[in-house]
Amino acid sequence: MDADIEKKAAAAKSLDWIRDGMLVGLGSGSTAAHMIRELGKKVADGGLTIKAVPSSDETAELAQNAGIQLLTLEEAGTLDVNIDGADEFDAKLQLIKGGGGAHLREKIVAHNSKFNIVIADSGKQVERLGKFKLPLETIPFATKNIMTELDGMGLSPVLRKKGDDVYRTDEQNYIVDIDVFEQNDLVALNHRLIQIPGVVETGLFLDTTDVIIMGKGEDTVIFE
Ligand code: ABF
Repeated sequence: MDADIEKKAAAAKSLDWIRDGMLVGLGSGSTAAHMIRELGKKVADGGLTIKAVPSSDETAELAQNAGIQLLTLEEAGTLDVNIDGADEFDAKLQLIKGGGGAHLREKIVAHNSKFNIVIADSGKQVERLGKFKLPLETIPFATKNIMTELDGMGLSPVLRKKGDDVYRTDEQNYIVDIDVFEQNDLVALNHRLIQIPGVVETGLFLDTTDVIIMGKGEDTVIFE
């Protein structure tokens, strides 16, 4: 089954959780983009009044084009619900995110949301996280030394590129992708990674998710 059909199905289902007057976190990536376009239609039809906080510059532009009223996180404070995609998820609702390079703001939005919904196609479901390389957002000043340290930990760091240039996040930081497939204790690993000065955030979302809506063909399966 086409992954995009599953992404659309999951995105459409997630709108069942949105109520009038809610403050909504908007994730990034192609699955979240489907959700944002559908949400925009509901707003345009006049049936729904919401305000939203985007998790990336790209999402902000998409949401504006969809006619969704945006707030800064500061203006919003706490959000009622956040809907975002993922690169991998497991049976414990743990995620790897950041393939799109937006996991720092995504994690901030998730942390400031009362309820977190993840939408994904069935190809994102894994028994063990880590086939997808784990993204770390790093401060440019420290990145070379961070990579040496990560190499010493056996994590095979790779600096993310965009064409010939180094990839830059919305915060103008770098992304280093690492191999965590052999790691048995992701909580401990996450703790260790975040302790390295210059590592701003990891793409491990271990205890933020309330519900995962997975597209399965044109239908959805819910994990909670
Ligand atoms: C964001 O977009 C991520 O954190 C993840 O990296 C990516 C998923 O992209 P897609 O929905 O395009 O598969 O949600």
